[in-house]
Amino acid sequence: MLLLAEFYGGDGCMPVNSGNLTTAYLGLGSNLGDREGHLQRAVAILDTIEGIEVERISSWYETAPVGKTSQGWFLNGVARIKTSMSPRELLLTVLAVEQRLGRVRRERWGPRNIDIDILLYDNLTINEPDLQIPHPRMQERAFVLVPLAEIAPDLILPDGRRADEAARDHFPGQEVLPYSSLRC
Ligand code: X6L
Ligand code: MG
Ligand code: MG
Repeated sequence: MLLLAEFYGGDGCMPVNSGNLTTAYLGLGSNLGDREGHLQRAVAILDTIEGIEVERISSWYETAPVGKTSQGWFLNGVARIKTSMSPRELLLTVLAVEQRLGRVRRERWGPRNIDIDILLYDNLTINEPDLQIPHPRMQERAFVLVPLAEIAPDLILPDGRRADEAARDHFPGQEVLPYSSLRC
């Protein structure tokens, strides 16, 4: 069998491998400082990274804080990417992007200028201490499901429901409002 690299003679002109790409969904959130700026920068950085292509971004949503409720409202959104990275490579990459945007981890569930979570990676399930896919609580979070349903209404979630069905559930206390950067 002739290998592609041999055929191209290793001259650096081998075409990039456009196969073996996985669709993944990332959740993005910010509730400190220039929230929209942090989200936009996160998406822009992700898209420049070799092995990640940002295909679609939801609108941003103003969302009431969940978990630790005594903190500012979040801006949340979801991105669909294509990636050649493994789940663990992708995790290291999103953590590095959080670092580049100056994320400081103070208290658990506390305010953060940027948070990037892997929600789904194909139909893969991973259960490791530091890496759980699908994101274990995504189905209970309106701030994930509403933007996810906007860009992928037909997506079948781990519980077998469509994303748009799941997003129509009732989520007591989980306000999700459309965001406009032009609001007064
Ligand atoms: C009981 C106990 C019920 C804990 C819920 C929920 C914990 C969500 C953590 C929980 C519980 C979380 C965001 C947020 C956080 C965000 C909005 C978390 C981690 N991140 N609220 N709260 N958006 N709106 O991105 O998701 S902290
Ligand atoms: Mg999160
Ligand atoms: Mg996170």
